[in-house]
Amino acid sequence: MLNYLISIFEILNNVYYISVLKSCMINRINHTAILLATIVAITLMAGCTGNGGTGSPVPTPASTVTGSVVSITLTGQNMAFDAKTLTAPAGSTVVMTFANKDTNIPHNFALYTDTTAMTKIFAGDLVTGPKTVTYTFTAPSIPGNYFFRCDAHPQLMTGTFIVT
Ligand SMILES: [Cu+2]
Repeated sequence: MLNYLISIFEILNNVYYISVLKSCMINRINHTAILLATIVAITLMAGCTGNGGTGSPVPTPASTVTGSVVSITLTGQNMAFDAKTLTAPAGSTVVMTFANKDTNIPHNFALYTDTTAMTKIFAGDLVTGPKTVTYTFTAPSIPGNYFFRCDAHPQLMTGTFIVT
């Protein structure tokens, strides 16, 4: 009878012990899991921050168009330009082939902000025909309508330079 009680006591004791052990292990697993998750999260965050610092694209200013080269041909003949409008992207490099076909008459291409011709953006050297030259200049960075003319014949030879 005593043995029986002792054995029951032992069984109960074991059950209690196991349950305590189990809860202890579960707590330990939970703690370990939380710790691991935290370490992983911190590592990922550190990794993201590292990538963000070195690998993020640098924003480029919209006003600067680099590498864009535009070829334009303009002819002066019989005291007139062969084009009333010319077009170039904002900030592009304009390579203009300018042909003066009027013998012994000087012409050029000159670009201004507006028809008052008060503010000069670019002026090519005057060339006496017949002669063809190349003017290279940078188109305005702000889209809009600008004014061009021949400085030798500002009333006869004019046009609109459109920046897109
Ligand atoms: Cu002219």
